Amino acid sequence: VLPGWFSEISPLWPGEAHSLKVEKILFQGKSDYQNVMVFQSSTYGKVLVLDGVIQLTERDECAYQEMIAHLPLCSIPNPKKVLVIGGGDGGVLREVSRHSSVEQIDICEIDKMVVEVSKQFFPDVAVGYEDPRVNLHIGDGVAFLKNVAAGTYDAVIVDSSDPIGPAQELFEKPFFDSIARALRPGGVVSTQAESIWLHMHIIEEIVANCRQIFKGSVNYAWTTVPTYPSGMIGFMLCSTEGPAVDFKNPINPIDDDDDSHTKTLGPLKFYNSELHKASFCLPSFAKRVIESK
Ligand code: AAT
Repeated sequence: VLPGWFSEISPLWPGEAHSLKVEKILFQGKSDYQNVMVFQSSTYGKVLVLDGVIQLTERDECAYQEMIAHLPLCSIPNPKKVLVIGGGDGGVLREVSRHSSVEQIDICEIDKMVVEVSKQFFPDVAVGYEDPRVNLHIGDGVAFLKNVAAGTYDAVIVDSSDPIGPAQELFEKPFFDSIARALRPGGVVSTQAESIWLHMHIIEEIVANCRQIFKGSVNYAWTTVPTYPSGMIGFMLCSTEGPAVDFKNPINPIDDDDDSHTKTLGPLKFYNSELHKASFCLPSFAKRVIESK
């Protein structure tokens, strides 16, 4: 490890570690669930780190938060009730709030320190909390979903950390079962689904579980995020039985410049309809595995 640099070391990506040059450490704390750190990097702005793993940087967070939110919400007409699991920084809330059809945005984040730290150090991300449609619940997403009435949500977005630590159960089959139950017929889910370069075994298992549970459609999409391991990350996009959802052909676009939230939030930096369609195209090695499940 180089002095003055942060290196992201984890058994989830053995033998490699992406590094960022540290200008200044701004916050270090230990919550009930994890170590929380914020530092000023020299080229990616401020960086949020949980248990040594980068959750976001100011420079590239748009590529993740915009895609995980708009891939599901632009694929269905008039989303009204949306649930976010994880995502305590508020970035996914910010993106969901761009959709004017949405009436209710519930979020269940396990760690209140993430929320507080984001409000203090990442105002352009935590701005998501300023929307009056947002209801924040602090607690475990697994427990929260058990108490949701069947058929409640049009969309569920699982913005979760990696499957070591508090997010482990968010990658397991019972959790996907409870999401399907919480969705209306033809409702959609988008989950953080790791990297095709590093985690094909995890993806294989998630896809197999989702094919059993979601009787509408099951797809893997991906985006580039330079500060996530291997420089990319994927999402599972699934729908429940009911009105058919064709994720690859978005029917509810928001990339018009006239959306009513552009004034407060600024324009989209990353997402557009062309990228939406392209994000479902897979390299052959991944396509073979994902389509055979
Ligand atoms: N929005 C960008 C980054 C994230 S945040 C993941 C969030 O999930 C964290 O705030 C974490 O505290 C929360 N979380 C973890 N487990 C649970 C749980 N069981 N219930 C609710 N919230 C939870 C994702 C970064 C991806 C990193 C890729 N390497």
